[in-house]
Amino acid sequence: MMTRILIASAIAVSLVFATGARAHDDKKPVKKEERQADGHAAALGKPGDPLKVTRSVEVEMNDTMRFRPDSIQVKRGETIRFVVRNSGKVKHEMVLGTIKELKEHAALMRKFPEMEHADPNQVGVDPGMTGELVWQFTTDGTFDFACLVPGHFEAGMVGKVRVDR
Ligand SMILES: [Cu+2]
Repeated sequence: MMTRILIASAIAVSLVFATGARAHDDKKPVKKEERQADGHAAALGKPGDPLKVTRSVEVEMNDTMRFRPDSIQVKRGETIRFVVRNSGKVKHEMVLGTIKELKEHAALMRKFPEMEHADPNQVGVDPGMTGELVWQFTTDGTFDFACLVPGHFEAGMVGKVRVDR
């Protein structure tokens, strides 16, 4: 009798877990409002595992305040290694985020130009150097990237990543 109760509760527990796992795996796209609410580039994915890179994408940054290419397409779930080359004579950086976050960050950078930041959603590259940024895109939609060195964002140093399923 006791054994039967134990088995029954074990089944009940595993059912709860199974349902929980299913709910967690739910692939419904996140609503735009939710995306913007959670901030800090979390909306567009997470830092990628360098050992699980799907492919590399080369991006060039230069002193005309442009990224080349400035439009990148990825499939949802892909882990991209951005190989970011600075062919200019001043420092540039590539920061992934939503345009709202990037604007707020750019404003902060104007206030505190010396602000150091080394979040996993960005890479700063000195002139003539190449940096890398590994990112996994887990949500479909159109996201942005920008150079937030003061004045560069304002000069139009921005680009887009489109994530399709
Ligand atoms: Cu720049």
